[in-house]
Amino acid sequence: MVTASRPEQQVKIGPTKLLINNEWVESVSGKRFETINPATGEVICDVAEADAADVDKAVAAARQAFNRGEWRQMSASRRGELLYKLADLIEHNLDELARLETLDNGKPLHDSRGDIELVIACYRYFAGWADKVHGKTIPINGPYFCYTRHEPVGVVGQIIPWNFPLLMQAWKLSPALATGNTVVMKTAEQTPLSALRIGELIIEAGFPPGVVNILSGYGPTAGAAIARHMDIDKVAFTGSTEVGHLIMEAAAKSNLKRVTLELGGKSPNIVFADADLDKAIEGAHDALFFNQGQCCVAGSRLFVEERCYDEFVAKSVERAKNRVVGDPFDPKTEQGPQVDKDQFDKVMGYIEVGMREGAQMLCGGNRVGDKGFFIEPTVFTDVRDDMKIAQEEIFGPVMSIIKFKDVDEVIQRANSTMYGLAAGVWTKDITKAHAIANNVRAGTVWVNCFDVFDAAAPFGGFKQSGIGRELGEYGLQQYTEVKTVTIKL
Ligand code: TXE
Repeated sequence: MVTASRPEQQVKIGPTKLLINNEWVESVSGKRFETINPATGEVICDVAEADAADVDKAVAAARQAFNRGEWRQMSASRRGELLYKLADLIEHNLDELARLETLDNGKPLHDSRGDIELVIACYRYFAGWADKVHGKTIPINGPYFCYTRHEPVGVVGQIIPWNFPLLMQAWKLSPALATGNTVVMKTAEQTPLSALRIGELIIEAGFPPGVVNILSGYGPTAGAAIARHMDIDKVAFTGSTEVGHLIMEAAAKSNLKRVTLELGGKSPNIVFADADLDKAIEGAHDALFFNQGQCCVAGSRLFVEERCYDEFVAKSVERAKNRVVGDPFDPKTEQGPQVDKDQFDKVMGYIEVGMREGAQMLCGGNRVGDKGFFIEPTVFTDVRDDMKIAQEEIFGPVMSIIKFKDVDEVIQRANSTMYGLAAGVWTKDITKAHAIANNVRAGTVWVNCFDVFDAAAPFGGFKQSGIGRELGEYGLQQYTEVKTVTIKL
């Protein structure tokens, strides 16, 4: 199916059924649900809706693929080749995938392309690891030969969000497959389409049946069925901290499946007066507004040193006012719509709360246009640490600027949330940079930059921002069990 009348918006919609055992099937219930174009509010198409019965089918296929057959016997280097092949196919279809992502998610087309560059790099990075995962020989006491094997965890359930659909799929699938696991993935109900198209490419690349199963569906039904399933060995989740608690509880109450979580954040981004101010202003703008503000790492508590506060605020407001909001297929667009009505309402609600709590709104605050879910880039100043907009994840284009005086004070304030995902610091003083990097409790610290991601660099949260790491060698470890073998000599 090709949608839309304008040529630049012509988008090929891929499969809309569930992928189980390398076959496209309707759901057991026969139910389907609609996915919406957030730029217009119109229905794009409907897709099969998975529920617990479909999760059971997908798990059975994944278990069978894990226990016997081609995948089980496949050499590690061959697994790597399949991942390389998948990366090549994605590269070959980059344009089409970017359009599909933009249609379903609303992010500007050039941002979709940027995401897919990272997707390709991620599959290639883990493809390279496939035959380089190995154990140790250990000199234990006595006449024994002792060694370890790094074995796949087994059947892995993966639940992903809607803010980076293709990239979150890649972060989850690639380390799991490189290490020989099989996967049941549930995508986010807002953005099912691009992941299904990748499903087609997975079949084309030659992955055996049952190795990757992709289900579209809702959280409390299909997602919860994964979290509590007795035959899933591990669940990897990215989403809200609230649901992270539910996933862990379900894992604990069912079969103690391994749990890795990548959850929300309220990342401090700290600007010292000695920084290159223009770079810091642009960096802080991107750190917050990128992806419509829908980033778990968003620099949403922008701490600015008193000595440069007024200039920083004035220029940041100017920059926000100039941000181009509109049709995500237009190459000039910097900001598209929020992903759906719920997220739009949530963000508008926080803007109201910010005003009620006495923060000063210097620009934005309104809906843009009368269709779709567009919000004006909004800047609040005079934000206090105890305000809701400084404590809770807004996940939208709302910047909160907070004044600070010195290093010790800002470290203490930066750490005063339940989150610990990321942090940024802008300064020319290496001592201050290290003070922040060493003392802010966060999984990632960026110095004079922000949002720098690489498949080789681990990512994850301290505190209630998550458990475990994705990407890099650390991410790989989350997908293997260590087995100790001891042989009497
Ligand atoms: O998240 P949910 P929502 C944050 C962000 C956002 C808020 C709510 O603040 O505004 O969460 O967004 C599945 N059992 N993040 O409602 O519900 C769901 O179907 C199992 C941060 O979209 O956590 C989807 O696939 N699964 C974040 C995924 O969880 C369940 C990205 C995420 O949805 C479930 C997204 C359940 N009971 C939102 N309920 C990040 N860390 O980047 C839902 N899901």
